[in-house]
Amino acid sequence: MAKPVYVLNGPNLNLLGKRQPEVYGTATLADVEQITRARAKDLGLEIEFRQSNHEGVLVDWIQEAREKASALIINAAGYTHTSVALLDSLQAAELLVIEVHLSNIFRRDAFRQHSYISLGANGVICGLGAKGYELAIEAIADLVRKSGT
Ligand code: CA2
Repeated sequence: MAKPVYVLNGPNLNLLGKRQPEVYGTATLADVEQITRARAKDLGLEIEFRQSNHEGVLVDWIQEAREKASALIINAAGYTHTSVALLDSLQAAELLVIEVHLSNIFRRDAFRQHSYISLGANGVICGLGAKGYELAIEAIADLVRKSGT
């Protein structure tokens, strides 16, 4: 059986749709999962969708993805702007990685405009809400097809 695409979500994304809808929209994380899963199914891909508030858990999942995933989508949330550990684990994973953000981080606070993890990502999508996750799945389907793996 083909390996799934891991879709990892960082801290506070469990609050999506429940707080600050003016910043992050009204879709819940369950809605984002459903949208991503449906697009993946259309494209013949399986997904493994997870969220954690803990940096070390995200590191463990990225290490797991090295063995078990075909590619990785990550919204590292606040850890995007702080975590060398997540960057190190992404670089060690040697996987196709797409970084996603719901909001346009370049229209926000200066500290959000730098991502540590982008150095470990093949592509970055931001500012398009849940649509960004669908686009990431489409990009992965395309790149995996082109690489013939
Ligand atoms: O835009 C994104 O997807 C972010 O990764 C979201 C992070 C933020 O720290 C990044 O700069 C950009 C925050 C996720 C927290 O999500 C919440 C959702 C609802 C209410 C409160 C927080």
